[in-house]
Order: sequence, then C-alpha cells, then structure tokens
Amino acid sequence: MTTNDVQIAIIGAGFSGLGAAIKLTQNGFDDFVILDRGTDFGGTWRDNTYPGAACDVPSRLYSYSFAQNPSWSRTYSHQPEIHRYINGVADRYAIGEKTRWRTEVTQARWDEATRQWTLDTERDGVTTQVRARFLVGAVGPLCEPNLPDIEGFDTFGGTIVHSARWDNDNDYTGKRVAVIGTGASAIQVVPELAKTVAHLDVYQRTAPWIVPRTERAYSGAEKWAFAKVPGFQNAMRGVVYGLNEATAFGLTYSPSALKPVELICRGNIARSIRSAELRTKVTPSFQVGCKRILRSNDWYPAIARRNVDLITDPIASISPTGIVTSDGVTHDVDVIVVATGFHVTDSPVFDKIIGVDGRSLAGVWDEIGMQGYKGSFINGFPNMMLMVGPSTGLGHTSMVYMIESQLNYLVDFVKTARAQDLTRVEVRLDAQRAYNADIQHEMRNSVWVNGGCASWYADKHGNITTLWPGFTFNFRKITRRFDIAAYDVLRRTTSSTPATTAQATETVSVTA
Ligand code: N01
Repeated sequence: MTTNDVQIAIIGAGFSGLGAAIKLTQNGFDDFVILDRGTDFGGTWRDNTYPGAACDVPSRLYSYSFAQNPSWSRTYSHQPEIHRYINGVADRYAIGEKTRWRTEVTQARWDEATRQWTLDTERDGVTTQVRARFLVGAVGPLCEPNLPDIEGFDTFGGTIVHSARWDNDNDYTGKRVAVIGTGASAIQVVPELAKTVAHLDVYQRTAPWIVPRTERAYSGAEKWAFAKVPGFQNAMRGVVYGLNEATAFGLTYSPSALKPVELICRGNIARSIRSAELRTKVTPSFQVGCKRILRSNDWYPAIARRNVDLITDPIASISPTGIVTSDGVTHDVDVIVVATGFHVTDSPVFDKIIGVDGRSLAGVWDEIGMQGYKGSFINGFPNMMLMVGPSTGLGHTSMVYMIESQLNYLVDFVKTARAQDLTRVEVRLDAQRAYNADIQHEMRNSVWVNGGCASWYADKHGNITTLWPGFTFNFRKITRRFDIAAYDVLRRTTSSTPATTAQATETVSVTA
C-alpha cells in the first residue's frame, strides 16, 4: 500500500474545504492535499441537483468575501450557478492540482506515537494511506442523506430517490409520484415536479413557516455597477448582512420580536390558498423560527394544484406498490422522493474519525453530546479542526460568513503551530466545557429551545448543538486569533522534556 505524507490533509472540497485550501495557500502553506469522493468542487452544491434546487440566502452574501461575484444572474442563486461559481473560484486559485478526486476517506486515526493522523483512502478499489500532521474535516453537516425509518421501505417495487442524490436521467413526466417531507428541499422540488407528473402526493409531518421569496433577475446596469463602481458590491453585501443579522436578535433573545415575520407568513398562506381546509393544514403550530424559516412563492400554489394532494395522515408503512397511511389507505405511486434531510448530529462520518485511546468521534459525542470548542476543535482529537462543527449552523444568514470566520482561526492556528513548532495541540476539556455551557446559556431564551417544535438542530441529549446563538459578528470576533491558552500543546524539542504552555497538563513525552 502506498503512503503519502503531508502537513495538512483536508477532507472535503465544498465551500469550507476549498476555502481552507485557498487561505492556506495565500498564507504560504503549500504542503496540503484535499481528498474528496466526488469529481469536482461544490460539496452539497454539487450533490443537490434536484429540480428547483436553489439557495435561500441572497446571492450577494452567498459567496466568499475575497471572491465576490458581480455577475450573479439573480438576487437568489440556483444550484447550477453556485456550483459553477465554486468551481470557477477553485480554478482561479489552482486548487484542483492539490485535490484527489473519487477518493473516499474510509477512516482517519490519530497516532499518538508519531503525533500524526493516518487516513485510509479508497479510490477505484485501491487503498492508499495519507499521513498528515494536521487534519481539517470539511465534510459539511449536510452530506449524508437521511433515509426515513419506515416499515417496508425496502419492499417498495418502484423507484426511491433522495433529494440529495437526484438522478437527472430519470424522467418522472406522467408518473405518479410521492414526496415525503416538507422541509427546505421539498418546498423547492415539489413545485417543479408538480408541473410534469400525472399526480403528486406530498406527505407532511410538520408544516413549515414560509415567507415569500423576493427573487428577481439582476439588470445589466446592476451587474455593471457591481463590477465597476468601487465599493458598491461591498456596500450591498453589507446591507444584506445587516438586514439578516437583525433576525438573529429575535431568534436568540426575543422570539416575540418575530411576530411580524409570522404575520408575513400567514399573509403568504392567505394570499396563495383559497381552501380553508388546506390553509389550516399548512399553518404551523410552533413559533416561527423554531425550524428554518423557508422562502417560496410557488410552494402554496403547487400544493393547491388539482394534481397534487397534501397528505397529513401519518405514514404507517410502505408497501410494494405505494405508501400506506395510518387510516389504512394505500396510496399507489411509481416513484417515492424522500426529501427527509440529512444525518447532521449522527453522521456516519463521525464513526470514521478515531481520536485518542481509539475513541471515535461518534462515541465521544454519544456520551457528552455534540460539543466542540469554537465549532472547530474537540477534546480527544488533537491536531484536528472541523469546519462547520458544533454550534456553527445558522437559521438567518450565510454559512459562508461562519466558514470564513473559521478560516481565520485555521490560518492563525497553523501559523502558531509553525512559529512555536507545536507537534500536538488539543483543546482542554475544561475550556470546551465552559465554552459549551456559555453557548447553552446564550440559547436559553431562544426560539429553538422554547418554540415548541422538534428539529434536527438538537442532538440526542436534547441540546441545540448545531446552531450558533446570536449575532455572527461575535463568532467572527472569537475566531480572529488562535487562543493557545485554551489548549494543551507539546512542542518539538531537542531534549525529551515536554515543553508545554503554562496551562498544559499533558504529561506525554515528546518524541517528535
Ligand atoms: O431536510 P429537513 P431538507 N416521515 O430536515 C420530514 C439546508 N437546505 O433536506 O419537520 C415523514 O429540513 C421532516 O418532517 P419534520 C437547510 O439548512 C438549504 O429539506 O421532521 N416525514 C421534514 O419535513 C435545511 O434546513 C437550502 O416533522 C419525515 C423533512 O422531512 C437543510 O438543508 C435548500 C420523516 C426534512 O426536512 C435540510 O433541508 C435545501 C419521516 N420518517 C436545503 N423524516 C437552501 O436554500 C423526515 N421527515 C440554502
């Protein structure tokens, strides 16, 4: 088996993995490799190709600040354009040369003796090992499709497709189709399917709150101004950022301040649906913001169509011919689309990351909940930084902003490690605990805790561990510098004496 050594291995070539590669390159760190199971950049924006896939964060903000795009065609971008944008940025910085495609990381293990990570990778059936001083986990929280645990799921005789694994060679025109789920993906795919299928059954477990989508094409003059007028693009990005940030106040500190949003959502229902019965069915029973607030102009008109039924009776099982609801009725279909989200807090990826004492990330998080330090480092997993880790997700603005904050932290971490010749860096358990206690304290009045819904924002311990509470500029502030005082570190020394920071309590000897 071949083994390659690098300073830094990055798993994942989405927004965060590509961003990490660019920032490392710009700061003089060239000895890295990106490993990705796909064939081009984009991560979730490469994988989600279902009809209607689009972003619900405005285009102006949904891009790297250091690679803004004056040419976005619309105020909200659609998947093909975002996918093209990400690959264009990768080309501009020549990151493709540093990336191994079709390369699946089957396991990443920390080796205490060599102070390195060993990654087993598989490509076309060939196994290779990569050894890296530092590991950047940039796999993204929305990468592993969640298939619903419904009795008889495997017995269905037709086609089952997950929204995140769309097969564009399949044409569903004239077919009978069922969609399970009414989340962000479902509300985008349903209006598209409804136009061409013979009949569509939409299975709703929980109705979402939906605001209108203020999407339009940019005019030529606007695109010219974004490209040519100094400061205009940045100013508009700032305006969008500021407006979105206002929502963070309501979500985290004062859910009653979101009442106007609820009124807009109710107006959206009233305007779009005539049937009183259907209006009742689509009106959520939890506080707005507890689950992601969705954006659509065509969801309500789609479910009001004659060829679409919104089914709210719970699903009892799946039969070879269709979906059986709790009232005993079998709804026969040719295709079942599962738009049932992702394994976020229980991703199978966590089983593949093995830290100190052979403990997997899944095992550690099973015990203590999905905790980390500044969304980036985890006690028990030295020299590893996660991108979009615990408590970094957002309900109100662009994840790219959080990713760029983490990139600042990553670069300062790597610079510090190089300047101080650090061989082992592990966040202290007390620092991690205090950080997570603060996060949960900050969450206490939030709509996610008190809004009366069940969501994937919570881990198995019932804590909201996927979301950042409050304003994103506070996260930017705490990730500006690598705060070494929160870490136990070991330095490369010529003697065998451990050289640690004042706070370090590790007693392992330095062998590097
Ligand atoms: O997944 P979801 P998604 N039986 O988890 C239902 C991002 N995103 O793929 O609400 C029946 O939101 C489930 O019901 P309930 C965004 O961050 C962004 O739509 O749990 N139903 C729900 O309705 C988003 O939050 C964009 O009761 C079942 C749906 O399936 C995240 O991706 C676009 C079920 C799952 O909704 C995930 O969105 C698209 C079962 N057994 C996605 N299991 C942008 O625009 C689940 N459901 C940026």
